[in-house]
Amino acid sequence: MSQRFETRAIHAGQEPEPAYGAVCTPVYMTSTFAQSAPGVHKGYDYSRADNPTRTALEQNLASLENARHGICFASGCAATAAVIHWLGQGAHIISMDDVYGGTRRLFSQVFSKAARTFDFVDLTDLDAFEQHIKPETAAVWIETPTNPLMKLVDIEAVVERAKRHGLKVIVDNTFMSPYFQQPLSFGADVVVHSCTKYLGGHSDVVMGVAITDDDGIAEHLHFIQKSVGATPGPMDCFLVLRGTKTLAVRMKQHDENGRRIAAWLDAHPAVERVIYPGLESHPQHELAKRQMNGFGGMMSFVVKGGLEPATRLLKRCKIFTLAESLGGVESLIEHPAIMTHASVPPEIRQELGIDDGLIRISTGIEHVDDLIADLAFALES
Ligand code: P1T
Repeated sequence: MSQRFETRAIHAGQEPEPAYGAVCTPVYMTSTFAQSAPGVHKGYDYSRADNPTRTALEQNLASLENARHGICFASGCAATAAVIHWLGQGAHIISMDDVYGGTRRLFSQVFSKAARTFDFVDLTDLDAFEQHIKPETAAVWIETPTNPLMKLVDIEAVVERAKRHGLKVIVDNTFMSPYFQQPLSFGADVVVHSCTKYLGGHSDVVMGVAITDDDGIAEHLHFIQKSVGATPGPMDCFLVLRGTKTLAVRMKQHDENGRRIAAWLDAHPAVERVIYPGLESHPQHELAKRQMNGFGGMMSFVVKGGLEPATRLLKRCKIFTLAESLGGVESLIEHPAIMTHASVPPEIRQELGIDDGLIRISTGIEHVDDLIADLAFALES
């Protein structure tokens, strides 16, 4: 019988270790492996190519997305880069317009100099998406919900149109984690995560993963992983393995706290608007309910008055730490225009709506009343 998510999160990829029966996968802190004769070994020869702690994690993460292959990288950006490498020279990629600032920088400032071209398109408009397809278009890059504007892309609808044109579909599933959204079930080819966020869950590791059920794509990505060498170390793999064991319970709490805080902010007189897929005011609330099993802990909101009150609020928070990143047990708050999305050119930020009053929060799993009290104090004028 197939196991449920919570069970797989704890057991997939992890058998008691054969030598002493250790229940937790050991940290195989070694760069190389002894061979009994040239080319004869126990399945591992060098840790860039493979390491047993990494294998356990890769199997675990693949299982959470109901896939057969997980390929881990040294960061979410390195996982993204590996996917773009795989798409090959000359590839044109249609990317969601609102994506993590580092993803946009990688596309428009690194890979655009390496024989790839990109169009950043609002994929909530399916007709606009199809108008950008050219003969050399190879793939569509979706991030949903987007960072930081929490826009949703209808994965199934994009997949349906993309497949008509023979395009691959890649989904950055970082904000929802596989607990709340499983893009491969809607027909996407590859899922990418920054494991730095919910999968690790404790803000103590930087890592990425690309997950696919397609043997051919997996083979390419494994080849790139080994050849480029942006691989995570065994200690980092151990930390993310420990993180995924509690992913389900953490996500439930992030979601519960997220809903409460979004509703509270929405009613606050100093707040202009709250962007959270769980609010009925979110323009894609119906899609959120259909595509996701929860709304999660990420939201953005605009404070009345712009930069000055936004800065004051950010400085007054005590429990919410003013920091980049997201998805950890501790609540974080940040200013996208100055922090995570500073590398997006100002005119594009303005076009997208990443303005000076915009604040993004990653709701942690502290007691929600303490979090609300912290925001109430910070929002007092
Ligand atoms: O930081 P790294 O592990 O390389 O992951 C990059 C990345 C990819 N995709 C999404 C949706 C992300 O949010 C990120 C990283 N984001 C932040 C650091 C942030 O604060 O938004």
